[in-house]
Amino acid sequence: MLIIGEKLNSSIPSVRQFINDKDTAAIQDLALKQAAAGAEYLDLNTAQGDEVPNMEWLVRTVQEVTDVPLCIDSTSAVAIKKGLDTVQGDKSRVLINSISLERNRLEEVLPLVLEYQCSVIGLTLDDNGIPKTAEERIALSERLIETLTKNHYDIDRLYIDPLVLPLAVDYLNATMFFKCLTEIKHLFKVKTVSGLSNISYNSPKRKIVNRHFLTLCMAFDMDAAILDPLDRKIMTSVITNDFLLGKDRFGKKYLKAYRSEVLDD
Ligand code: THG
Repeated sequence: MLIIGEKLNSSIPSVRQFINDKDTAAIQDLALKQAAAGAEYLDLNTAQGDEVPNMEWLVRTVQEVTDVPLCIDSTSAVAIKKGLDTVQGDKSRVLINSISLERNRLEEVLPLVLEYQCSVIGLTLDDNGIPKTAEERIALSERLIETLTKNHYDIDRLYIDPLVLPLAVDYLNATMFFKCLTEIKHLFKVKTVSGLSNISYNSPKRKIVNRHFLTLCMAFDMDAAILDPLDRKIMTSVITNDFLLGKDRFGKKYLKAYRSEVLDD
């Protein structure tokens, strides 16, 4: 499964402080540590604060030390554009997080996705909010895929995020999510992704719920996750699940993780 490192996010108080202080060393350390831990993309989010200039600074600061592709995480097309403008090298390596069927978002972000032919995360969300049922989310996925296809976008580059809502709000929210993962892949043959941790909001011992939810999502063939790669327990789950699910030929990655003492039992 593809790992998107979540740590460079201004909603984490310590990281928000690093961004506000323009603490280059602290940000670069988090970028390098996540890359070393196996992050294949680094999510960058500057929503808390002066978003546009902070995004520019963050992209520049991270790219000074690593070539790991970036996942530009913003609801603002202006911030996404600033991120893309700042990225050095091949801009089509950027994963745009995210587009949706909200009218403004679609009108403003779609041209950026098309201009740079970036990969993109599509949220199952429109101007009426997040639909309650799996059926409605699947219908939104279909509309988004139709829109992208009509614009000659290669939907192999699309990751649908069916959006996790807390189990504490409805005990069936995880099962509904699994249904979305299964149906979206079956019907449209596109990839899926999740930020996972919303599932445990307002539940005790959140890390237990997050980790087991991740395992179940992987069993339902989710392709990518936004998670904390510095959390050894969750990384142990990812590596072990890939091994169990036949995605780690000869257990090469599992054994490598064992040898480098990453695995945590
Ligand atoms: N979907 C998409 N994008 C997203 C989300 C999603 N971006 C934001 C968010 N959800 C995913 N990112 C984070 C980033 C940080 C945390 C949670 C989600 C977080 N981190 C704590 C920390 O690092 O201190 C705790 C981590 C832990 O140890 O559990 O809370 O759903 N498309």
